[in-house]
Amino acid sequence: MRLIMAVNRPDGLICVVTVKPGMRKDSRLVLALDETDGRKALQVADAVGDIVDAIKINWPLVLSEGPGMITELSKRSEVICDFKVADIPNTVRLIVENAVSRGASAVIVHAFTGDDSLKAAVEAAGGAEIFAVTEMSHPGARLFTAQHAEEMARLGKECGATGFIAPATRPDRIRAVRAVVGDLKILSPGVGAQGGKASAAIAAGADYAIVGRSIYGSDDPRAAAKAFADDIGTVLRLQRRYIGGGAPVYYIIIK
Ligand code: 3DU
Repeated sequence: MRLIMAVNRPDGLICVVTVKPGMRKDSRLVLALDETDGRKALQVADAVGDIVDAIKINWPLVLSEGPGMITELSKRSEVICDFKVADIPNTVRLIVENAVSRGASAVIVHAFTGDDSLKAAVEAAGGAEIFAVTEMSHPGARLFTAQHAEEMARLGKECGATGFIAPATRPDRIRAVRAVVGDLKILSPGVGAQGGKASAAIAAGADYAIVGRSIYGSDDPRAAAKAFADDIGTVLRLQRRYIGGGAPVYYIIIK
């Protein structure tokens, strides 16, 4: 199913945009659920499921509780498997197919592996999405990924990745990746515990801010998620005003 959006602009022009179905783009907040106790992880997922646009699951939870967690969480939210896959094409294919068959709607892979591994990931994902890492958010990233972020973004785009990971700890680098990937998705980790600010990441061009410990490690994960969503909301409201919101929007569903 495709969604076509027609925007009737105040100047009389009608723009028609086709929208590929994908992750919800509502709060623009993604929960990084690295809680290793499965019971607590599901409690947090239930508490914030209606606030976040997706839940990102990584090795800590999968290794503690098993890959069934992907399926369990997919009943509550879109699930992004942050496996940072970095391997030969055949192994990449096996991992991506497995994650998607368990309910993942996106899988994160490293881009430094090259075009054949990236293409294998995209092909194995089928209808799911592949997000490629450009520059990582931690200080050590300056040694390697930071020096090749734009190249990796370009390669990921050429190979069919639909999203990119860029650091909320360095918003200027999000801008640099945005300049390469056009309107493809950018997801930015490094908010909260690592020092980045969600609204700054979104203002720099990220579509989603990824937050882990500052939500699942909080005494009140729902209140914490709400606070991050509100922070992002301040930027979204400004952007909508700047774009000239208020024009009527019509949706036509084509089957
Ligand atoms: O620092 P937090 O607790 O908010 O968690 C961030 C999550 O995002 C965590 O799962 C980490 O593995 C992932 N991530 C980064 O932090 C930085 C990257 O460059 C890529 C992924």
